[in-house]
Amino acid sequence: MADEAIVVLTGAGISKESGLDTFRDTDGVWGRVRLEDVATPEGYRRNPQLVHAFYNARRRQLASGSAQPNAAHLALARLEREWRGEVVVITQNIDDLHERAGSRNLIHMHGELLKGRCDLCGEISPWPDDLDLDSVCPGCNHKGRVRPHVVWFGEVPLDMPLIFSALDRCRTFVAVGTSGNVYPAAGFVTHVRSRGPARTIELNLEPSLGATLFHETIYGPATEVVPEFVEAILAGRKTG
Ligand code: BV8
Repeated sequence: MADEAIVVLTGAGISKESGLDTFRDTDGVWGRVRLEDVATPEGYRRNPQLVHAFYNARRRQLASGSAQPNAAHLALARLEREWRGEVVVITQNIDDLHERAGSRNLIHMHGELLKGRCDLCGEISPWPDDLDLDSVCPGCNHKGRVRPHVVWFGEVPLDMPLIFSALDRCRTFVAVGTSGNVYPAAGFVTHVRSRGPARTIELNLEPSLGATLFHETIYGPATEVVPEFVEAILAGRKTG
C-alpha cells in the first residue's frame, strides 16, 4: 500500500477561486504590504499592532464565511476518500478550506489563521476573532503574548519530520497552486525525486519557478485541472 501513497502540496493558488488573495500574483498580498513588516518575527517585534491588524483583516474575511471551499479543495478530499492508498495534503495555506472540504490527512506547515499561539506558554488555541495586545492566553492567563499561530519567514515550518516521512513514502507528488518561491516547500519535489521513482506533477495556472523539476505539468485554473486530475487518477487513466 505504501507504494501507492500520494502527497499533494498546495499553495495560495488553490484558494484563489474561493476569493482569497495569493501572494505574488499582480493583485497579491505582497503587492500591498511588505513581507518584512508583517510576516517576520522582526516585524512583529517592531510593530505588533501592524502585524495583528494584517492577520485580523485576513481572519475576519475567512471567519465571515465569504470564502468557501472550491471544486479543487473538494476534489482533493474525494481523492483521500476514494484512493486505495494513503493521501496526504501538505498545505502552505493558513486558511481552513481544505478541512471544510473534508480533507482529514492534512498538514498545515505554515500554521493556521484561525488559531493563536502564546509566546510564553506555547498554548495553541482556536482564535476566530481579532487578536491584539489585550488578548489573554487561555493557557497561562497572561495578556498581550498571544500571536497568530502562523510560521513567519525565518521561522521553522511545522511538522517537518512528518512531512519528510510522507515525502519519502509517496509514489506520486503533486504540487497545486504554488509559485515555488518559498522554501522548504519549493524543495519538496527535488527531495521526492532524489528518493526514487516517484511521479511528480505540477497543477498550476502557469509554470512555477520549479516547473522544469516536474515530470508532468498541467496548466489551468485549479477548479478545472484538479477535479480532472483526480477523476483520471481514480479511473486509473493517464493524467495530463
Ligand atoms: C525556513 C506566512 C529554516 C503565513 C509564509 C533569509 C532568512 C531566513 C530565511 C530565508 C532567507 N532566505 C530564504 C529563506 C528561506 C525562506 C524563503 O523561502 N524565503 C523566500 C521568500 C526566498 N523560508 C523561510 O523562512 C521558511 N523557514 O526556511 O526555516 C528551515 C528550513 C527547512 C527545515 C527547517 C528549518 C518559512 C517560510 C514560511 C513563511 N510564511 N506565510 C501567511 O501570512 O500566509 S509563506 C507564504 O508564501 C504563504 O504561506 C504562501 O503559502 C507561501 C508560498 O506562496 P504560494 O502559496 O506559492 O503563493 P504565491 O502567491 O507565491 O503563488 C501562487 C501560485 O498560484 C502562482 O504560481 C499562481 O500562478 C497560482 N495561481 C493563481 N491563481 C490560480 C493559481 N493556480 C491555480 N488556479 C488558480 N486559480
